[in-house]
Amino acid sequence: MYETILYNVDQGVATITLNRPDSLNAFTKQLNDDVRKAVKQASGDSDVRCIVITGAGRAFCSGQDLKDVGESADFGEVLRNNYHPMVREIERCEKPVIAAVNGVAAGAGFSLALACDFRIASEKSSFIQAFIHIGLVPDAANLYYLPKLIGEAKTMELAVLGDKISAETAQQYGLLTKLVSSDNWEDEVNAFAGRLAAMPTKAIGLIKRSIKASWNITFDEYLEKEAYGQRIAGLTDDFEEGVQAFIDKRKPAFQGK
Ligand code: T3D
Repeated sequence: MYETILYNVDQGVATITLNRPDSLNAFTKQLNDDVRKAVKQASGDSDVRCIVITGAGRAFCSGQDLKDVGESADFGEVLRNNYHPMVREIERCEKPVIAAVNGVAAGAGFSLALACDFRIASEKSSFIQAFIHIGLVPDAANLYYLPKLIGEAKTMELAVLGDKISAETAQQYGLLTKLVSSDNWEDEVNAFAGRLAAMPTKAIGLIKRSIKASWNITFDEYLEKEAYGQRIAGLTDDFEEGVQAFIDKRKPAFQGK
């Protein structure tokens, strides 16, 4: 079904593996489309309660495939047709999305990691705003997310200087949810994804919506959104289960409903 990714669902976790390792998982239109479709598929699958995006081989993603760039391509159109639908799908996804950044994340590969809700990295990971080295500007919503995560000054520094930063530096900047040892990579990623997949999925989706909305709306609009979100959360089976488990002094068994 997919040409450039691997797609697997196991125990509530959908794993999307970018699978063009010879180019360090560089983006072609096909890869953009496959990621978008896979996130959409996972979003619509009630068995899926968490999504992991990672890369095959030694890299996470090296950004646009520079060997597949049309000579007279209009990059604005490339973004609108290939990259924007992909990051929009992640932005709108109501389930938690983890970037398991197994190696270098360069250019739009960095952007892909930023579009996710959580980032896990190891000492093998690194991040580079490669765009400036080829005379381009960060794209695929890169500069929408990055200043919110690490502030304007550090964003300017990374985007303009284009220096590669280590996972440790990324951790110091506040980019990472978790910095783990590559020796325990799969266990750590699986444990974190499994933890999210066992949580009240609808509440996570509502938290995601509230955080994202908070950047663009007034305080009073936010309060209204909060009341709406809490109403929805309060009607879920997971809320009922959470309260009952508290009263019973046991661990809740959330179903994501
Ligand atoms: O449509 C549009 O064009 C607009 C949208 C733009 C979005 C963007 O993402 S622009 C930014 C594009 N990406 C880059 O500029 C990054 C280019 N790659 C690198 O800077 C380096 O490869 C890395 C820092 C990512 C990793 O360096 P290193 O030393 O670990 O690996 P390497 O030796 O450079 O690469 C290994 C192989 O992957 C190599 O192929 P080979 O020689 O073994 O056959 C290399 O050519 C290939 N590769 C790496 N990145 C790309 C790539 N092939 C095609 N496209 C790439 N982006």
